[in-house]
Amino acid sequence: MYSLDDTITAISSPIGEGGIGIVKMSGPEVLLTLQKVFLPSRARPEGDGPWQPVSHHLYHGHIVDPESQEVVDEVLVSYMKAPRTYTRQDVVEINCHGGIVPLRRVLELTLRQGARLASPGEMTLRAFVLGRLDLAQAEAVLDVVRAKTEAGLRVAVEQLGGHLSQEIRGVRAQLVDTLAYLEATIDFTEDEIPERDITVPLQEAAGAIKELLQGADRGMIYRQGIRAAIVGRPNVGKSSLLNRLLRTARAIVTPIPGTTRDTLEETINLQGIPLTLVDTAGIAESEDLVEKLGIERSREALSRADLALMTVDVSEPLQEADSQIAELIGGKPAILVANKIDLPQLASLDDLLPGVRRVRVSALTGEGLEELEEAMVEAVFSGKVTASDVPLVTNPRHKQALHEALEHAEAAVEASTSDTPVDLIAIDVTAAVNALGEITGETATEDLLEIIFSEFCVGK
Ligand SMILES: Nc1nc2c(ncn2[C@@H]2O[C@H](COP(=O)(O)OP(=O)(O)OP(=O)(O)O)[C@@H](O)[C@H]2O)c(=O)[nH]1
Ligand SMILES: [Mg+2]
Repeated sequence: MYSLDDTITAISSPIGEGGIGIVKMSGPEVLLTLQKVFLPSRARPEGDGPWQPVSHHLYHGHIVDPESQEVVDEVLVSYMKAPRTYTRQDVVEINCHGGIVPLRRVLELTLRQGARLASPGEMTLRAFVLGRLDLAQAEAVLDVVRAKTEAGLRVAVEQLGGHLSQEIRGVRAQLVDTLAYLEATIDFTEDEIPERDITVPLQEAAGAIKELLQGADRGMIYRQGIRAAIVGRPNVGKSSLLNRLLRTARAIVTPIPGTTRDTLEETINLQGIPLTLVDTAGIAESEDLVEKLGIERSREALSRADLALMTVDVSEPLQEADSQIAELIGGKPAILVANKIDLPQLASLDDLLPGVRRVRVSALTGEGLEELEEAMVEAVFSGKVTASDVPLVTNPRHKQALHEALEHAEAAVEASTSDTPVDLIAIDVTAAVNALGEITGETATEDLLEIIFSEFCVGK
């Protein structure tokens, strides 16, 4: 599916205007390609043979179309000889001016010299196949690029450094060791193999997997963030609340019920968690077609959200609509936001959403907003968090594989304490070993690799 022996090229910087933009190439012919299109400012005086750069040095010069001799851009280039490179192959980077036109022209020139356009993630794929990164680390590259908060970045950088992989390899090695013993007892007679306890090492492995899984949900929150839908009947102050939490006047606020007609979302950084807030149209009976459609979207937003911020106006008695919205929320994690506490209070909230945490706020004055933010963090993590306990597992794929590994490891522990035939225990241990190998890539199938790397951007 993927070849490694041709030379690939791509624009590695984001598309758009910038100070610089980078065309990156990897493969056996990068130097040859560069020599054809690059005119160094300081050519060797003798001038015999092609220009030879020193590896890992930066050179100033111009990219020149070899056919028309036209100067395309003034650039800085570097040639990095394998293996100390991102892909473990020879790599060339051309730092152009960061406009889309020069970048495209330089890319085209490299293509015309025989390089192939890299597919998304292909540079990182090569780094993986050639052993510079394992699969979990390669995935971390993507997480670093996409990190939405500093906490998310910290977790991703840990993983890129191989922290998770190390843990996984440790557990896997222990299981492989037990497996080797089990297979030996199948192949040889008892007096050829010294007897050995397998329950304890299997238990230890299962325990270590469990530990990794424990922080997984929290880890995924740092990576993916959560969605909170602000719901409530018209005019209770949902948009005002959104604006307060965003600290900008993002949504239109008016005293007229039915102001917000469509859902609107923005992401904030809530103590390291990327929190997407969704403002919705007030839910009420309506004859207006646009309003009706908006309300339909509100329901959808609610069902897609991880957390509901049910907003009520405490300056008015509760209405039928408030109870109906509470019903819509059902068992979803929620916070009851009692808004407009700066006004005389007429609502009794006792029967609304029993058991759900309530926070009294004024979106107008800002009172209670800090408490609301605290409440959101606690609701997300179902408890307090400290900055130090950074989880290792942040990726749903890894979580899934760990679950599978745990299931089989536990089954093996169970079997090892009964008189289950050894070859049946070996089947479970093998399955656990393979599941762990999927995380680091030892046992990943080509399909899985394709899915993972297709998520990358081109040039990474
Ligand atoms: N006194 C007071 N007024 C508020 C407060 N929050 C919102 N309001 C006012 O209530 C009115 C409605 O606010 P919005 O934020 O537009 O309410 P909404 O829930 O988004 O309304 P719809 O979009 O129509 O569903 C506006 O006049 C706000 O200024 C508050 O805490 N105190
Ligand atoms: Mg609104």
